[in-house]
Amino acid sequence: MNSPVSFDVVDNIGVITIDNPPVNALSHAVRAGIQSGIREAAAIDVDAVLIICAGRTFCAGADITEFGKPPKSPWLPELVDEIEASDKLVVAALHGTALGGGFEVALASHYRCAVADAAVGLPEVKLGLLPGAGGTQRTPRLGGVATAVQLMTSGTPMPAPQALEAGLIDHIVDGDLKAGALQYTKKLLADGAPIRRTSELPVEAGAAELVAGMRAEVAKRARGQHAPLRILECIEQAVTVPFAEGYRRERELFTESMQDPQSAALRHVFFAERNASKIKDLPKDTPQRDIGTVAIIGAGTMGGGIAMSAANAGYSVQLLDIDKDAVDRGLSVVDRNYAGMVKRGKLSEDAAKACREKIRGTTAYADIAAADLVIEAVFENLDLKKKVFAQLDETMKQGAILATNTSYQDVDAIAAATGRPQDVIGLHFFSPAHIMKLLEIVRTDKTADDVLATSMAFARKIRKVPVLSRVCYGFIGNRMLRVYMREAQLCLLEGGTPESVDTAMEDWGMAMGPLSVGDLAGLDVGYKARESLPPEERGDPKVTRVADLLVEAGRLGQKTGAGFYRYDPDTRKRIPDPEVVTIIEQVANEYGIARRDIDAAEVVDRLLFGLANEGLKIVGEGIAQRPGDVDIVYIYGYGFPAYRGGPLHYADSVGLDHVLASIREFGKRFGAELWTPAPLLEELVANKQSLADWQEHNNGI
Ligand code: T1G
Repeated sequence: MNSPVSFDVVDNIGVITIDNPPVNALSHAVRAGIQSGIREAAAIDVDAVLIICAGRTFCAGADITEFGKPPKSPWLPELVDEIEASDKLVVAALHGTALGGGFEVALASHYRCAVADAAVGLPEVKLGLLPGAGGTQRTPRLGGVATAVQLMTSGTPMPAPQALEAGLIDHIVDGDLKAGALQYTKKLLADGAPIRRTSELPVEAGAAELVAGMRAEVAKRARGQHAPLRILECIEQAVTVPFAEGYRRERELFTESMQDPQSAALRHVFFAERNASKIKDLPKDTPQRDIGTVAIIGAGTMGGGIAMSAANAGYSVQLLDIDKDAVDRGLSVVDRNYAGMVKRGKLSEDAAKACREKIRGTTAYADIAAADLVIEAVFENLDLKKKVFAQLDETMKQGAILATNTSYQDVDAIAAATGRPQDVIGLHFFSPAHIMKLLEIVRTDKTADDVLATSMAFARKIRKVPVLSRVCYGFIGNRMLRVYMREAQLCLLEGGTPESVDTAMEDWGMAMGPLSVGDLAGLDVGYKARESLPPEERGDPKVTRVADLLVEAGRLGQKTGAGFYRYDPDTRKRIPDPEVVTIIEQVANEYGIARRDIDAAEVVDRLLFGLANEGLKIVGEGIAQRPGDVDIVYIYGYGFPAYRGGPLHYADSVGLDHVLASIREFGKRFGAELWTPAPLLEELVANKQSLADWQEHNNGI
């Protein structure tokens, strides 16, 4: 089999070229190829060695698909040590994203050059790992402690010009990388540049104190994740003990992190996120429609956020609402959001101005008739949405994609309000739409393949993480949320308080507890959604009785300063409110519920196993393509901690048999009508199969 690595001599420089698409991952074949290149260079009369990659990027790290498989020599640490030990000058030439093990190969090289739009990074922390090929020991020596801590605990790549300033790379190449890198290498040789082994470089003075000063901040940002603290320990080693000793400790901690369930969860998320945008029954080469202009119907909070997402990706956007006041109100919220992004350094003043100029307001449907994609984001009422789609059917050019941002309405019914249901699709954004990464793409029975393929591509272009859903009430996310919120409110009635229920979930890792989420979203949103349902579909009234009473008392949540909590008007901090506990006790009394101690473990199990059970029903019914999609919905749409892998990965990690046994137990205690095990769950437990196995064998990606 052809090696993905070639070696040739150019102007007496040994050039090692890696060509392992798509991202030149450091698979075993690549590592072996680089090693034989280094050895060949040592054996022949060349002046120096250049390591360079073909394709779109320098090595983007170790090959993650090899993790968990028996390691094959040369291991990456062995290889980088051999590169550094070379008696011939070794230069790494970087383009694209030199990440993880790829950047460690560069760090072990004696000099590094890059094109200006390259980036370097050590994102292992995003996989629950740490740089395991000397990165934690070499980076502080080359770039200093502050840069090292930032680079490794954030996992965010650093653009080449900044890396040059930080000393992580030595030269920016203009024009063609290979030509520029060869020229740079020749200049180093001509200048008699010494072999410079990073591991032998000193650490900066006062480094140990610097690292110690960063521990509290890193621990705070870690929020329950183990990898950032392991990384910090490695950096502490790097600045306090000899290289070899620090390197040994790095290896121990790397092995520990590889066995950590948090890393298994984050690796699951890495691939689940990439698989989510693959539609099983849609060929990769499905044609797409051209999308140049986008129109948004409804200039409310969602409409404005969606407009910004599209404008930020370069689309011309028209924002339509019934009258000028409504349009102006919507545009002023957009202006405020851009000002906020500039203030938080998320966008430069110029970039914000350029994006804002792409958004124009209108009140006339005629103005949007030529748009390629129109996204309806009006008030959440089915009849109103049907009316809007009937008008769009009359107005929009043939071939335009008609999308609805509904959070739970029947998209089939909305499509039926037009004469072109094949052009209708659900694009369900999450609030705030210009920030939240998740986009549920809702496919009706009639949605055309090219509409689907175009919508997936549009989602990626506006930097969203798309997940496909079939039509059901609440699609994937909100359907599961009903069970999660049901259990949260029942735990309240049975003995909990908003604080105790929320703290149980936050200590477990959720970004925000369920009741606080309710207050943030606005309790009236759920109230109106319930009101829009026929009584027989509203479920047991006792479940939402407390929330209904709060809404009827004008306590809508943060926006009215009170909901399940009171909110400090200055800090917006939540404050437990005894008045709410009184209401809870009254409702419990009303329904004859004897309140008892409910410990955090019970709250966590009821909410998470409820979530997982509904998620498995959704996968079993084919609403979601695969379990990983459900996990991605919850991680990018509902603040589920990625290091727990998502509701279904978590259920798999605690054991599906344990989940099923708990659900059956809950069924006995709280009613089988609430706790009916998902058929897929019963099938998997009966077959002693994990979800990961089932995914592997049943539908692969
Ligand atoms: N290994 C294996 N496959 C990889 C991969 C990797 N490192 N990186 C990407 N892929 C696959 C990905 O699954 C997808 O496959 C395709 O490449 C395109 O990726 C010792 C142990 C480089 C910024 O964490 O961040 O080194 O879905 O869709 O949006 O210290 O991929 O097409 O079949 O993401 O242009 C550290 C991970 C590893 C970087 C490109 N490195 N990759 O983004 O394309 S740990 C990382 C990325 C390590 C050492 C340790 C991104 C990207 P498919 P894509 P993209």
